[in-house]
Amino acid sequence: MKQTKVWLVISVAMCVLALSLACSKGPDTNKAEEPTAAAGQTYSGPKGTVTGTVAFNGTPPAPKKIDTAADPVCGQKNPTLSTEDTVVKDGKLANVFVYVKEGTTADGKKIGDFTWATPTTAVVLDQNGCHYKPHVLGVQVNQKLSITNSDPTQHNIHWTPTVNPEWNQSQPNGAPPIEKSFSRTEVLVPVKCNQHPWMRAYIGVLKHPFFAVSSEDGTFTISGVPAGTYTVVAWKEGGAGTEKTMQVTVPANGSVKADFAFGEGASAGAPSSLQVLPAIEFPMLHRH
Ligand SMILES: [Cu+2]
Repeated sequence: MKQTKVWLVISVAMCVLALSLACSKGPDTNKAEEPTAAAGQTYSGPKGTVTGTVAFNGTPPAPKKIDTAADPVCGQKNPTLSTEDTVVKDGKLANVFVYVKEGTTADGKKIGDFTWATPTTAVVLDQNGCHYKPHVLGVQVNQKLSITNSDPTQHNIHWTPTVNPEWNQSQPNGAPPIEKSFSRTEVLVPVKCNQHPWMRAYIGVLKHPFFAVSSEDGTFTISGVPAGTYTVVAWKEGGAGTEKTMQVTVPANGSVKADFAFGEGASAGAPSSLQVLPAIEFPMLHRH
């Protein structure tokens, strides 16, 4: 009887040890966050939209033609290759990463505490004409990023994050797509190519899907945002990046405008004007 007990204690101890070893070897290096009221919950309340335009004030720097002598294949495929750090058309700025940084839903919960489903579709980052397409992009934590090489030459993707692991891999012409993901929030991860020093991309990694990149006409739309009040950030590359922030209140089933401006004399974004359409609902009324 006593011997049985001893064996029971030993086997339980072994199980605990095995379990802890298995856990410590796991690929997930995310530290658990402080539990709160909304921790682990999925959001199911009313939603709205953040939409806006990113302007560039003053005369934008002219794109510079890139010297592709390092790889003649690039010059052949893309003879007009030029810098993409400030892409302006009719005073509107492309490639600005806009995202909901923090804030509180209409029912008083921190948006950062909710759990959001990981999309099953991969985001594609293509190397085409010896530059990255898109130049700025967003993915959710653990969402698949499919890196493709559409060029008749070799690339070497090399990202240099701060909180995610660094990664560096060659992708010869004709090689299959490489699938990667990021396990931690990071805005933004710089990407370069070891073969072609001019190549740059920036990847915003968020645990939620509330981000967008301004298109060629400067517009962006972030939909499905829980009704609530948030800090929205617009990020433009250049040096360590430039950020503009704005407070917005997203109405239930409506839309709020968040217009940003970069360039000469641009301070924070203009104060947002509330556009409620079509159902007029005020989030505070839903507080119970
Ligand atoms: Cu390259």
